Amino acid sequence: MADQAFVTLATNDNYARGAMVLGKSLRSHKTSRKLVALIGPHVSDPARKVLHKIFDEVRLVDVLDSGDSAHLAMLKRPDLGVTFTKLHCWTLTHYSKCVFMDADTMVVSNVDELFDREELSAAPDPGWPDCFNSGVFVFRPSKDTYEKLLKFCTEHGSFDGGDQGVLNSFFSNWATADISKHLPFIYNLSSIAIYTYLPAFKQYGGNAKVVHFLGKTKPWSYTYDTKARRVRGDIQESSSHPAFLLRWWELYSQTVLPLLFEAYGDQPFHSGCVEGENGDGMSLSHHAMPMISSEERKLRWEQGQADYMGMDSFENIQKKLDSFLK
Ligand SMILES: [Mn+2]
Repeated sequence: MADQAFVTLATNDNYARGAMVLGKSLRSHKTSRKLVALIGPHVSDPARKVLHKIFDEVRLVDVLDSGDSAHLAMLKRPDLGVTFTKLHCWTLTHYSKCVFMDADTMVVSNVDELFDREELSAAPDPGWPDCFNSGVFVFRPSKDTYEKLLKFCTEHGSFDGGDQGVLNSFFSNWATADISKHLPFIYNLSSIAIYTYLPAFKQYGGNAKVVHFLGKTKPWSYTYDTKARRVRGDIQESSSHPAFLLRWWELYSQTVLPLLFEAYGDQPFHSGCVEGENGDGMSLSHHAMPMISSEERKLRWEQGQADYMGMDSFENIQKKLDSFLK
């Protein structure tokens, strides 16, 4: 069992928080396997410190600086940067078998039985069930597979621009070759199933083992009131079932947040948590530190979802304008 591991990937501090919750969820359900976090160079030092407390191994993957075949692949296909980072999980050859889990997933029960499966086992994608969803998959680290994947990637690209497209093209017989490689949907349950097939969700959703917060709005995009134990914001049911979202925030606020406070010390950071209603009670959130990427923020602006009370408040916009006018 020491040569088997759950592996995740965090490319920034937001995804790092997701990875921390995932790690804590695996620990709380008493996994007997090792936990590995691959991180990109943009993950901050305090976040790395916390990851080290939760994971057995934290490995920095800097594709641009690796000087190996991934770097060469990256030069040919700079658009697939994050994809190459994720493919690095095949280089973890000190493990014989691994289960990759996206940082926007969370387990709600022990899932060690996944290690009984073979490469490449995964659950169907809810949008196109002949493709597997690459948020949860069983694989065997191998230098040979890694090199083949990189070569395949640079030659064929990705039909969806990400790792899921590449992996589905590479493991192209997944849909038809071996039914034991089809993981049940409860190992990668995304709430898209709630509104596309509600009766099935009601029938089987209670057996969920892994929740996947698919879609643009991630759990960490919301604010959580630790006093009222309530998630704030316009909850998009399509990207997160309210009960699972609440469970994510409870795990985060109870088990991850204390580690973050310890690691950041006096330095302010975005906790995402508030205590009590606005203006009443102490605020645990530090809005001066942006928590979402500028890309995500721009998208929300364009969708009319500006964070008027927080980082897009008039005060902050004024500050930005002042800095340009100086
Ligand atoms: Mn995901």
